[in-house]
Amino acid sequence: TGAAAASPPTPSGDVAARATAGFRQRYAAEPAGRWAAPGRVNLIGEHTDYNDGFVLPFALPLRTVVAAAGRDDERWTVWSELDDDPVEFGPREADEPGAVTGWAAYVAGVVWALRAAGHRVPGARLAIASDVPVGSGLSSSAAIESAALAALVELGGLDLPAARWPRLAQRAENEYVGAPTGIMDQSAVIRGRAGHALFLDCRSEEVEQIPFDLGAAGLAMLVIDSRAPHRHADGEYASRRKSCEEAARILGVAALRDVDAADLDAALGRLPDDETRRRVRHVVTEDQRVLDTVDLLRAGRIRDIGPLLTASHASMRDDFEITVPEVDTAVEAALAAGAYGARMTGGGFGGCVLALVDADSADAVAAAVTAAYAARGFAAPGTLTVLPAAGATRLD
Ligand code: GAF
Repeated sequence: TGAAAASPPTPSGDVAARATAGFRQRYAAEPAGRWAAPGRVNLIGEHTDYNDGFVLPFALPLRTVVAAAGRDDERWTVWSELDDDPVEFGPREADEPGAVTGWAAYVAGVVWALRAAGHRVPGARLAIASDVPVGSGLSSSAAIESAALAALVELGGLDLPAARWPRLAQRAENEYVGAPTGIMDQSAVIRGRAGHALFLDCRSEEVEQIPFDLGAAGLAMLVIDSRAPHRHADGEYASRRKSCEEAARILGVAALRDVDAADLDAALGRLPDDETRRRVRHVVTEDQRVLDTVDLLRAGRIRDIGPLLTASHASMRDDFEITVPEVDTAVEAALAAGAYGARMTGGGFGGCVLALVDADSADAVAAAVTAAYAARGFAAPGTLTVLPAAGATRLD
C-alpha cells in the first residue's frame, strides 16, 4: 500500500550505491565487498530483554550498508554520509572505551569488542550509507554495529559464527559506547529473516523464526514515526533497568523473567512501593503477552494479536511510564481509525508506533494519525508500511 516517505529525509539514491560511491570518493579505491544490516521494530516484548525475558522483533527493509576493504596497517578509517570527514583511529583509541565518539563509536566499539574477545581485527577502510533513520528508535546504531561487524569478520577471516555476533555487538554498545541496552536490537538486526518475526529467549539466546506473513492475511504493519524529541531517554532507560534489577534482588530471583505470571500478585506484595510494583507488573505481564502473541501467530491468527499489542502499550504507558503524548496520540488515533492493535515500539520516550491494519486501510489510518497530530499541534508524523526483512548479510 502507499506509504508516505520514511523520515527523516534520507540522501537520495540506492543505499548500496551510495556506500560504494562514498568509498571510491574517499579512498580512491574499490571496496572489497559490501555488507548490509537492517533496522528493526519490535512487535512485542518491551524492556523484557535485559530482564532475561522474551522479545519478538523483526528486521526492516530499511538498511545500512558498509562498503569496506582491508588495509595493511592496524588502523581503521570510517566515513559516513552523515559527515564530510572520515574518522580514523588505531588500537589505542579502540582499546579505550569512549575514546571515539559520535556514530563512529559504534564501529570503534565493534573493533574493541572483537579485540577484547581475543580476535585479530584487520585494519580496514569503511564507507557507510544508511536508509535507517537516526533517532527514530529503529536501531540505526545496531545496524551500523552489525554491518561493520559482518565486514570485519569476513575481511579478517575471523572464526566467529553469526550466532555469537549479537552478544558481541551488544558489548560494543554497553561497554564502548556506554548505553546499558539489552540483546534485542542486535539479535533482530543480525538474526532476522524475511517473512518472519524472531522469537528470542534473551536468557538462552535460543530463537524460533515465527512466520509472519502480513500480505497473505491482507494485513499491513504501519510504522508511525512519532517525531517526538527524545526527552531524557538515556537516563530514564537506565533508571528503569535499575528498578528491575533491584526488584529482582528483593524477590530473590536472578531476573524478573523468573517471576511466574501466575504468582505475580504474591510477588507484588513483597515489593516496597507502588512504583516498583508497577515496573515489575509491566515486565511480567509483557513476557506473558509475548508468549501469547507467539501462540496466536503459530496458529496463523495474526489479526487476533491486536489486543495484545494494545495492552502492551497501556502497560508501557501506565505501569512502565515510558510513553509520551505524541506516541499515545498516535496509538489512540490509529485504534480509532480501525487498527486491530497499536503500540509504541522500542525503548520509549518517543520513537515509533506500530499499528496492525487491513492493508487497504493503511493510508486512511496514517491520515487519521496525521490529522490527530495536527489537531494537537504536534509536528507531522512520518508513516510507512513495512514487511519483515532479512538480517545482516553480505551483498557482494
Ligand atoms: C532499546 C534497547 F536497545 C533494547 O535492548 C530494549 O531494551 C528496548 O529498548 C526496549 O525493549 O531498544
